[in-house]
Amino acid sequence: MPSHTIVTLDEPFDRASVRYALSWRHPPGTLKDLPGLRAIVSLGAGVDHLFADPALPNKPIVRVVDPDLTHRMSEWVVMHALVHLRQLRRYERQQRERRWEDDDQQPKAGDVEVGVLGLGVMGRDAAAKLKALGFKVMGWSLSPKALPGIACFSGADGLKRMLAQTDMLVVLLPLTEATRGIVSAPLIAGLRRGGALGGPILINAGRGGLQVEGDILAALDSRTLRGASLDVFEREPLPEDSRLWTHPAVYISPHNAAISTPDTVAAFAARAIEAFERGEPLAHLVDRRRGY
Ligand code: NDP
Ligand code: OXD
Repeated sequence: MPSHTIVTLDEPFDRASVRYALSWRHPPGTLKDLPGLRAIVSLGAGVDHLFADPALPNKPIVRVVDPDLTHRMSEWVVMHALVHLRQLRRYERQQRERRWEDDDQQPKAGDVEVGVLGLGVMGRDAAAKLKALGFKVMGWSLSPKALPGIACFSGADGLKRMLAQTDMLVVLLPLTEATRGIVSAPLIAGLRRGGALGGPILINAGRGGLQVEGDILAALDSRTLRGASLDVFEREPLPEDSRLWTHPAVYISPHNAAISTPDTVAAFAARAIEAFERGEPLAHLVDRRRGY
């Protein structure tokens, strides 16, 4: 096996000798003038951070796809689906107040229609796990799909039809020109009213740029939305003065639904590069035209 040297941007290195760039939110412009560059590896599953660099070299882009990352995301999605289904916040409050109160208004998973925006690596896994718990699951993607036990939709009309049946919306889309700001007032207004949970729930772990936080807050205030679990935000870290922090119907996590651990990502990048150097094609290539 030939030896490789690994350098970081903050140390001196010979730009002509660089063959692969591994990036998570590199400072714009830092990947240009690398004449021997063969490919760029995104250290996250999302690649919007790369396209934020106007001087990004026109080289193949590989993104991390790893079962560890996928399983963590599904854990987070399933956890929040159950938190809303089983009214965790209500029972936490009752516990604090030492109140033993119950009623018969516990809907079951089978009464709840979950719509998943994005049926890629993450969306498909989360959808299958929600299905296994008994939720009714639908999904929306760019290209039409057929997945066992999951009602699949695509296109603008498909989105409208899916939203009209959705009690719980799980957002696992990439941030692209086509998806920026998609979770806004018109989309929220298209969700099913009432339903088993008394109103729709939003669960977003895709990207903060997909959502319009002012619209989400307004919908929560007017009870158009019954609750929200958000892992990603328009600005990160979420500013201290954001009302989302204290809204009683909101759960917040600090963009860690699925953390790419250094071990996982380094092993993935090493395998991808070694395979490419052996002459195999690059896997998990990003489509620059679509932006994901
Ligand atoms: P994939 O690329 O595998 O899947 C993306 C899905 O979105 C595909 O089903 C795709 O459709 C669909 N899609 C893309 N654009 C559109 C559109 N305009 N209209 C309808 N559907 C669209 O991505 P992953 O599942 O691996 O990851 C999804 C996102 O999750 C990442 O981009 C990243 O932003 C986020 N993420 C967040 C993490 C966190 O910790 N919060 C961790 C990891 C990822 P099609 O199938 O037809 O291509
Ligand atoms: C990712 C992320 O895209 O952690 O991998 O957000």
